[in-house]
Amino acid sequence: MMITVAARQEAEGAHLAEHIAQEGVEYSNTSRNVREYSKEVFRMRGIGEGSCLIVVDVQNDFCPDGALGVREGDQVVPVLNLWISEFDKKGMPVVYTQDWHPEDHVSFVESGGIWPPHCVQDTRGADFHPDLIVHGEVCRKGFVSDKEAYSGFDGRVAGPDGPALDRWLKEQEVSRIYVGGLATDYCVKATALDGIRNGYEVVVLKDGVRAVDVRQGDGGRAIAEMVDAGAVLE
Ligand code: VGL
Ligand code: ZN
Repeated sequence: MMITVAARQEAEGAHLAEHIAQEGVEYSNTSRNVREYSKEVFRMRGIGEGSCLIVVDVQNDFCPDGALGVREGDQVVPVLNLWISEFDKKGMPVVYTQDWHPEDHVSFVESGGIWPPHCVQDTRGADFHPDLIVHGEVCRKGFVSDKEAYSGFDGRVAGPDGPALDRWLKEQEVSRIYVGGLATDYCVKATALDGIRNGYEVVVLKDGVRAVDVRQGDGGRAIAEMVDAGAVLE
């Protein structure tokens, strides 16, 4: 049987539209072509071209026995490992942020900050969780004594003289960042909000984050703030 290009496009359009309908997105049969449907499906289902996974601060000190232990912090590891493997398979970049403080960092209680000393450079607490798959660039932040740095966008990729994260992402032609890790209400939030400010589409991996919750509900409020700012939860 002969099938015309138009007929096939129509069939594919219907097929894709069905996917879109299943995802709860309004579908208008008249106004959009197959290309648009594809993009929509791609947006919702696929890790598209131009995507980068940002794994935020999955370090020993933020895990349950660490100096600034986040409840269930280690539980992000298996979730993020799946995402890391997926990005790896597709040849798409993964960046690991690493809180990397000098001993007298301004965020530490002794220096007038609010945190116990944590993620001190070259200590076990600053290492990534031993089960985390680390395959990509590292973006260290918070290594200047008198500068607070929650956001990955305050860090530098591949060494202290490397590019800032925003420049690096733009060099890689990244337009969408997937963000997971620790902690929801501090570095994940700061990174996601900076991502939006810097023009990226931001997807927050809701099963791959955990909160410090200094005040009960901080994690939930942080998620709401990111969504209000335009982040998508996945
Ligand atoms: C973080 C507190 C202090 C974080 C870092 O990674 O969320 N929180 N430094
Ligand atoms: Zn810190």
